[in-house]
Amino acid sequence: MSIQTVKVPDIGGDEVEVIEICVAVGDQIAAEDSIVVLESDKASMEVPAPFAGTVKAINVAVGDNVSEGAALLEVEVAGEAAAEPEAAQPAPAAEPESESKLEPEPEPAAQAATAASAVEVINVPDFGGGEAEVIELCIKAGDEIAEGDSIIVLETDKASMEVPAPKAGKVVSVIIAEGAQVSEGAALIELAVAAASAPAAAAKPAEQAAPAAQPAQAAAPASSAPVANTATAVETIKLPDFGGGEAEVIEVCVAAGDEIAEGDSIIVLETDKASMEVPAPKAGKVVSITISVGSQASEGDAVLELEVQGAAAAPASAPAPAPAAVAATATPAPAAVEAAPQQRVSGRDFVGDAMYAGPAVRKIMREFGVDGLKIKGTGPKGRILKEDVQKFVKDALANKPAAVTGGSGIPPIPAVDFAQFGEVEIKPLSKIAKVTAANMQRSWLNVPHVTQFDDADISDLEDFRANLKAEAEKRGVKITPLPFLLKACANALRANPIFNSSLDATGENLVYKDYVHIGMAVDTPAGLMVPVIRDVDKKSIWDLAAETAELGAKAKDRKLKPADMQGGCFTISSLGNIGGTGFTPIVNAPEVAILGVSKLAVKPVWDGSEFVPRKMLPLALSYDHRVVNGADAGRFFTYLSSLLADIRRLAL
Ligand code: CAO
Repeated sequence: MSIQTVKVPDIGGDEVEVIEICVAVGDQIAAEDSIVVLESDKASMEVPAPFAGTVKAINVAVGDNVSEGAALLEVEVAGEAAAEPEAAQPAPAAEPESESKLEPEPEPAAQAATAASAVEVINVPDFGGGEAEVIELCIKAGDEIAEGDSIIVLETDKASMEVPAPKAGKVVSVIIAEGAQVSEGAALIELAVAAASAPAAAAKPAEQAAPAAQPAQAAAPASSAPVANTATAVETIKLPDFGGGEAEVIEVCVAAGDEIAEGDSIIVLETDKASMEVPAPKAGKVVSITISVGSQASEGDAVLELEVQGAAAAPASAPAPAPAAVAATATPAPAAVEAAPQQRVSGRDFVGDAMYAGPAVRKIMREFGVDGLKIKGTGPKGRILKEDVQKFVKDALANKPAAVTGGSGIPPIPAVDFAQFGEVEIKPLSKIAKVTAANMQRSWLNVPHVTQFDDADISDLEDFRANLKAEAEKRGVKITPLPFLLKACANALRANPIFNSSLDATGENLVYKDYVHIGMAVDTPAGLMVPVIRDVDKKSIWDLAAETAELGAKAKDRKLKPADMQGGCFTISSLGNIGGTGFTPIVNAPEVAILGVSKLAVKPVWDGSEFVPRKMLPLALSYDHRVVNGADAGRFFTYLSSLLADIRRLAL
């Protein structure tokens, strides 16, 4: 056993930030396990462990800036492994000739491979002639790849295509570099393949292509079936053979009514390996679209109905689907690009925009629900790289608090660490408190509130109430001002029906209620509850006194059922037994008004000739100004006060 230091390999010169540490002290790691993730302006890269062992110490922290040679980890390794560690090379920076502090990488792997495997050079297959740019390397030295795994992405003016591995093996070295212009036969990678498969692996690139030979992304023109052949004819445009299987419709490029030219893209299909635009087989006017985004489509599926000129309809009605079409494992086919001149895969420019990204990157964008048009590509010709998407998502998350607002566009209240100012205790809110909070906020944000105030002279009511005390005791009820307030409110609601209404959900109709159910706010240890007393207008003061006491007790004992708290038309919130001279209650929407009752006070009132002491009850009426106008509220309030001032009027 010995302790080995794992250092930052050659990362191309500049300093990079440690953005993630993938191991912990004590971890058993295998060779090639990611140990840290480094990030520069341009790329992020995982640094693999050059050997297996036990992590004894971590020498860097997230956020550190490091450069080549900086110590990352101390790893306890077995004697032999320690003597000849393999190279650790960050993924995107993988270069065979690297002079990393962690030893050159390809040789040991290559030598190891020769014992039971052969090293083959994988070349660019025939992709239809000409040159293509290597826009993405999908593998790095040391990767174990399976047959069919994408190794590079090539791009021409017309298409981009992923080149799959013709066989499984371990990547010994990557010969090609991103940005290189290549043509058929150019060496891409050295691949150590199992000895048994060596003969097959030695095939020339063109021959290699044949067995895998699944043309990548050719989209043949959609076929069409004429329905009629008059001056104009409506034809059903169907999906051509694109290599068998199904592909997802990721974009419909036309709309009913569009005039399209032959060759215009009508839909974009996508498989795991490629996306392809399907061009119109002829010009015409789109009558209707029969396919939708997100659907799985296969050869022969109807795409759209196209109105075409009769003369043109006949010869163009049976376009042969291109022989070279798309198939699952996708090696670019010889005829692929030529057969599909409209095919634009990664480099497709949406109508009126310029998003430029490879299929793999666009897949990531879709997975994250990211709009590629908002991402600034840092690749060649502004192409969007994986790193650009990652950075975009990271920035979006980092900016969330500033960018995201509440449902009403209201910025959220920032989080505060209260403990920094002194001792705190955190207690979770009760369910009732949470529901109340949500209801209050909903009402506060939805309802334009106005609150009017008045003092009701309840001197006579209080005298009357005092006279009822003996009888109340006999009846076993306590009579407070509340039953009188309920009764008076019920009367005022009947006299002012707009207060007994609610806006419907559309906000376009008022619902007038022919019943008077009034809620009363009850303060309980678990939170605020509002039981509803039904048909208040039909009940006597005695009944109401008994029911308020009963519902108040039920609320405090948490025995109210949901039905006991539903159906209110109006609410009374009484703080009279607690104190205060006034408050502005929040309307219990969808009710349109609420009465706040404060503690009565004896006040001097001018009776026309002198000041007399009167028992004045402070009232506050909040209302929804979408429904109730100030004049309505003035009438309601004056009427209510007059009832409370002379309760004989309640009998009228
Ligand atoms: N002014 C002066 N005294 C008043 C009064 C007023 N406006 N209202 C009630 N009182 C008196 C009562 O007369 C009673 O005194 P007596 O025993 O001497 O007659 C005493 O205060 C206690 O009354 P109460 O509270 O037992 O009965 P109530 O009918 O007035 O109220 C209830 C019942 C359930 C509404 C009440 O107990 C309660 O929970 N109030 C709080 C409501 C609340 O939290 N509102 C705020 C909602 S918004 O956050």
